[in-house]
Parts: sequence; C-alpha cells; structure tokens
Amino acid sequence: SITWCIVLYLYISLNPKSNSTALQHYSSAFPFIVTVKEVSRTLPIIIDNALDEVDQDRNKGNIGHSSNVKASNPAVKQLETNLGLVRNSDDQKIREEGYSKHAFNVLVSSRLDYHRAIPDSRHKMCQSQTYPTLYLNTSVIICFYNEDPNTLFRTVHSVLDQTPSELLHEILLVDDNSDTGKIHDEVQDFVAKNFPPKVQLLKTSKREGLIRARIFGAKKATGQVLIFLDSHCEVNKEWVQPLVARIQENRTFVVTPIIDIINSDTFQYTSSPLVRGGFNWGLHFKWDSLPDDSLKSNEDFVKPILSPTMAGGLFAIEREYFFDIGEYDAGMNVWGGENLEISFRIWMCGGRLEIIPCSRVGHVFRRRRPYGSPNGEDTMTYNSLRAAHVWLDEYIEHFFHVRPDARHITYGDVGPRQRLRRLMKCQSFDWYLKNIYPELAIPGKEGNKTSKKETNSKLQARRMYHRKNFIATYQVKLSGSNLCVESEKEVTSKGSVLQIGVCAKTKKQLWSVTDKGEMVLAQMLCMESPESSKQKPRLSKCHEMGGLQEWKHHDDIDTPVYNIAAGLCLGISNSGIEDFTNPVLENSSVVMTVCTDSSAAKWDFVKVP
Ligand code: LR7
Ligand code: MN
Repeated sequence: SITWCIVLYLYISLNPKSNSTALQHYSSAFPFIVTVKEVSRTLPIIIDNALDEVDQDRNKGNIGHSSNVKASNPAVKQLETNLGLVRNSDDQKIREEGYSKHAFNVLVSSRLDYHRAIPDSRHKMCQSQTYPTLYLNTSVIICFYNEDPNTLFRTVHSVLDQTPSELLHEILLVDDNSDTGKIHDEVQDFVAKNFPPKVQLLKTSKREGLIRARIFGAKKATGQVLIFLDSHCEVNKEWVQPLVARIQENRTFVVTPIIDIINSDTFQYTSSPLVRGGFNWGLHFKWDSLPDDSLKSNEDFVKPILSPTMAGGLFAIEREYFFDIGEYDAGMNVWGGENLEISFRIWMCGGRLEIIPCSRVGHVFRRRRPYGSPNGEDTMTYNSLRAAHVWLDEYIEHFFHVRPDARHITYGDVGPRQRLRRLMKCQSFDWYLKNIYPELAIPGKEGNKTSKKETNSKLQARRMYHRKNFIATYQVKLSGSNLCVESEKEVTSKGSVLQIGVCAKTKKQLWSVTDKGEMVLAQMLCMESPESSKQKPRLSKCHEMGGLQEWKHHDDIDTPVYNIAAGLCLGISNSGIEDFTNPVLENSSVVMTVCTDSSAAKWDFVKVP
C-alpha cells in the first residue's frame, strides 16, 4: 500500500484535473468555501490509501462480502474534502480539547482559511444601495477571554478584508486576562507578524468580564464610531457602510447588523431571517418575529427595523454618545444582562435602537458557554437584578414573579446608576412598554395578542417538523452480515444509544434519510453523534441544523457512515473482530470512530419500500 500511496500522491500532485475535482467536491459540499489551508489538500491521499487496504481485506475474505464495489465509493470521496475529518489521534485531540475549551469545532476552524469566502447573505436590494459620503471612522472593539486563536484571527482578518480602510480607524483586541499566558503570547506574536499597525492588542490587568472589558476598550478607542464584535465572528460584504451611514444621520441611533449563523460544528455560514430583539419576564433576551405585514415591499428588506432590545454582542454606537448615555453598568460581572440594560437605557433616555438589514455579521452560536465566572457565581442573575432595580420600576414584580429566588439575592450598589437615570431624565419603564414593546404580554392583563401569536408560531414550528423531507427508508446493515443498527430502547426514547441486532423489519431498525442528511428512526428521532468520541451516538430530537445530526453515506452497499461535525464514522464497539458475521457482534454497541480505523464498519443501506 506504500507504493499505492506514492502512485496516488504523484497522480494527485501532477494531475491538475484531479486537483480541480477535489475542489469541485469541496465546493459542492461547502459552497461557501473557496480556499483551504494546505493541510486539507493532503487528505485525499490518506483516505484513498485506507480504501486500498479495505480492498485488500476484501480480497483476503476478511469482509464477508463478495462485491465489485469500486474503491472510489462516493460517500468516501465526500470525506476527502470534509474539513472536519478526523484522520488520527492528533486530530481527535484537537477536536475534543477544542469542544471542551471553546464549545465549537476547533479542528474545522483551524483548517479553514482566514480569508474564506462566505455567502453574501443580504437581500438583493442591498446590493444596489448607495450611501452618502461617510466621514465617520470606526474603532472595532473585540474583547476575548480564552478564545480559540484561529477563530479570533479569522474575525480580525474578515474585518480587515471587508472594511474600506478609510472607515477603519483601528481594531482593538482586548484580552480579558485569559487564563494562560500562552494565548496572549500567541495573539501578540500573530498580531505583530500579520496585522497592520492599526490592529492593537490590549490587556486588562485582571479578569474583568465582558462588560468592563468593553468599557476598557472603549476608553482607549479614538475612532468616531465604536463597533463591538464578539471574538468569533465573520463580517459580510459592505457590513460597515449602512451602520455608519445611519449613525451619521443621527448620533443617537444605536445600530446592529443582522446576526447570521456560523454553525459551531461545521462553521457553515447561513443567513438569518429578519427578526428583532425582545425579552421575557425572566429578563432573558429572545428573538421576536416582525409585526405582521412589515415586509410588504422590497424596500422593507432594506429599511432599519426598530428593535426593543439588542442581543448584545454586535452593535455600533457613536463614541461620545456611548459615554454620554452612561457606557455600561461597570458593576456588572462577566456575562449577561448588560444587553437588556443598555437597550432599556437607549430607548428610555432618548436614543433609538435599530437593526440594519443590509449589514450582516456571522457569529458562532454555541450550545453552551465554555467558561464560568471566577467563583462560580450566577452573573446573569446578578446583572439582571441590577438592571431590574435601575430600570424596571414597578414592573420589577413581574421579574420576581418568574424568579422568586431573586428577591433574596444581593446585587451590589446601584445608586450611581439610579442617579444617572434621574440625571438624564429618562422615561419610565411603563412608557417603554407602551411605546416600544407593546407586544410584551403583561401577566394578568387581558387581551394580549402575543401569547396567541406565540402559540401559532409554535404550532407552525411543529407542523414544519412533520413536514420533514424523507428521501427513503432503510435498514442499515453491517456489510455482509445479517446484523442491523437499532435503537437499544424504544423508538420514542430520547437519549437511547444504538446497538447491533439481528435484522428484522421492526420500527427500531427503520432509518429514514432526509434531504438534510438526517437519519430519523421510525420518522421520529434523529441519530446524533456525541461531541466526544468517548460517548456514543444516540437518538435526539431533530434540530434541523445539520452538524452532529448530519450523516454522509452511499445509499447502496459497503459504505462508511460519516458524521459531518464529528469528523468520524459509525463503528462498532467490538473493534478488532474482522469477521462481521461473527455472532459475538450481536448487541455490541454503535460508536464513533476514526474513519480509517479497522473499527470503522462498512454498512449496507437496504431500502425498505
Ligand atoms: O469574561 C469574559 N470576558 C470576555 O472578554 C467573558 C467573555 N468575554 C468575551 C468573549 O470572548 C466574547 O468575545 O466577550 C464576548 C462575548 O461572550 P460570549 O461569546 O461568550 O457571549 P454569547 O455570544 O454567548 O452571548 C451574547 O450575550 C452576552 C451577554 O452578556 C453578550 O452580550 C454577548 O456579546 C452576546 N453575543 C451576541 O450578541 C452574539 C449573538 C448571540 C445572540 C443572540
Ligand atoms: Mn459570542
């Protein structure tokens, strides 16, 4: 197989066509990527080599299957070009440490180009927008705490790539005293070698949390407009012009882009719909649909959208105005609550908060926050209480109704913030609710339209769920055996792991494949890969977001089953047993394994009419 490897290597490196085919595969799987770092170009060799071994095994009769399936199995061809592919234990380590430290797929991020192309997610009307002469320049402030360096660098590169240099006064990176000096040194080194002088690295002397870190950055900034971004973003085409243009019209307008989604498992960039910010009485931010018929004409997709609140991380504000209205509440710690506080303050104290549809910025949405607070305090509750005591007036009772525990939690001194509110002669919360967020249901009040609307959209979501696009239903057989993948528990049991059982056309073994690459058992729950290969794949509620629920395979025989986000293939726990007809395998469990390992099984997808 070493000779094969060399032959393949020569073939791939000398044949320009093979190279472009690889790229083609690449862009069909990931239409948003145009370039990859060197590392992923070496992938085809490794996989083809492994296939060669599989072929030899088959010839030796180790795989109890006599077929003339060619080595170039299309499902495996797809793997060659998948950025998440785990090739060996080093990759495995990067991936798993990455998930535990950052809660996203660091392996994919490390292989993605810093200058990758993302789809232009703007409405077509935005492409023909013209803006007045823009005379305000910007300071982009990016605070980070223990961020994955590659992802931070891509954030900075994307701002440099997408922002006209005359509008970009500086980029301030604020290291919020990340735990290991290593991160700081790595960033410092990279900044010095790769970025122009307008990119500066600052550091707080102790961990401040994102709120005080932002204030710290803002005080150092000298541009006319401050733009805050999270440390895992990618900005889209002409993202800055519509924001600056709007602030030029009126310095009291605080504006945010539409936040597109960067999938935390695959880094796939997808467009977000036009929605606006709201909240509930637990003081949690949420997205609300736009008022009925607010998107009638094409122009409506370009016009600013008034938003009762902002998500928090991504917004632009005139620098002096930021300080005039009281920056942030510096008594807030680490994470949470500051987004609603600044939103209430902007509206109640004479400003205006808008979402600008033609400005789009992608953000990596994670399933959990990868860090805590220094002493494990619940800073979200602490910060929300501070916001509530300053801004909610009598409506604070609705918060306590939802959070009775919060009545007895301390929240520090909010005196200075209350004085600020008096000094600025801000409106009451009652005014805010009546004028800015009338959609918010007030508990105990009659005729609230919102709850009805909410039920409707929930119903609609459920209907959507049932409208899944099933392509075909299969039994998934271990190649050359009479053993099939089945759920250990009932088909309705969330969290059930998978095992190998004697094939029988019971519901437990009927996998329906959807157009999103899901494998849905009995058309109910989705097969989901765990984040860590130490855990097993299991049944989960389908979330329609790809990633750990997206599987690639050939819909015929002898195929690996590859998980897009795990970078791993379905295997069985009794690794090392090569004779797949061995009855010992029955009841052995299904696991995730490196695709080229002997434990990575080959499967036959047997269509069930
Ligand atoms: O102690 C810390 N110090 C920091 O500098 C903790 C965090 N940070 C940095 C961190 O590295 C990141 O760059 O602060 C930034 C935001 O932290 P995240 O990414 O952990 O926050 P999030 O994206 O989970 O949460 C959202 O809500 C937060 C509430 O405090 C902030 O306002 C975030 O900026 C905000 N993110 C967004 O609005 C992006 C869109 C998400 C949505 C909806
Ligand atoms: Mn974030």
